[in-house]
Amino acid sequence: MIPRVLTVAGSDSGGGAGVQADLKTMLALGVHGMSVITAVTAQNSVGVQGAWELPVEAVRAQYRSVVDDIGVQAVKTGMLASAELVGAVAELISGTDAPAVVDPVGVSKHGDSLLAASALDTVRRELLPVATVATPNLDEVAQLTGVRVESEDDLRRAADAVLEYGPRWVLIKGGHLSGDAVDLLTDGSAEHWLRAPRHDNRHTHGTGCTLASAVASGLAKGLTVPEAVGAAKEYVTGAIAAGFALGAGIGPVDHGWRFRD
Ligand code: PXL
Repeated sequence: MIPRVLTVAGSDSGGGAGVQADLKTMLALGVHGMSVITAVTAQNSVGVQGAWELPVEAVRAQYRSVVDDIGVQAVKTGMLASAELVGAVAELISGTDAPAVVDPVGVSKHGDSLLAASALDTVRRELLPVATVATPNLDEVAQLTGVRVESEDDLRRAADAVLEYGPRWVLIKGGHLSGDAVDLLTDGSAEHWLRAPRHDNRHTHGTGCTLASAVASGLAKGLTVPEAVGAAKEYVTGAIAAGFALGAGIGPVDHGWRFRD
């Protein structure tokens, strides 16, 4: 049977990030994508014009509908908006026998908040502990741990600080540094450095969602965490290289880049 992957995330009406990016990534990587929508954003290439979270019962009901009938081989989380939703999703994941990729989304590409400040502690204490892999960027590392990464030399310290909260693995995404896009994957003993050339392309909306969904897709297919992250890095690097202009602002990465001639 085709591997089944569930994203628990917010909707991006512009189609570049959030649930839409997740489902496109899953299609491109050959798994069956499913979604639990946590919040709806009115969003385009220039920013987020509005955001509305769903009631916690609506999130729980979507999750149970999917997991209890269809089943999942991996779960990915993205925008969770509030402390209440973070806590409910952490509880749902802890009762599910599948690996979980937690993208601890804090703000959008344009700096709009996608997580209440009051939810940070629930992310640290309830969500990170149930993660198979957590995938913070450097802003999220600073928000969650206080560690400020200024160069590649700081990535190991950032990883250790996140691992303190209990995820099995952490992937620190160093893409916001200058130079090559360097990420560090570690479980506290094994260390994998992932390096890709920086593409001179500002159309990078959806990068984080795409990477985390690609990791979840790999895990659902039975890859190990280092194999899934390596394949995901390759996929997202190609998607960034092929990112294209849309609207007046920042365009999306190209989820379908491998299908183009
Ligand atoms: O990239 C994080 C993210 C997650 N979820 C939604 C988003 C974004 C960024 O724009 O819109 C819904």
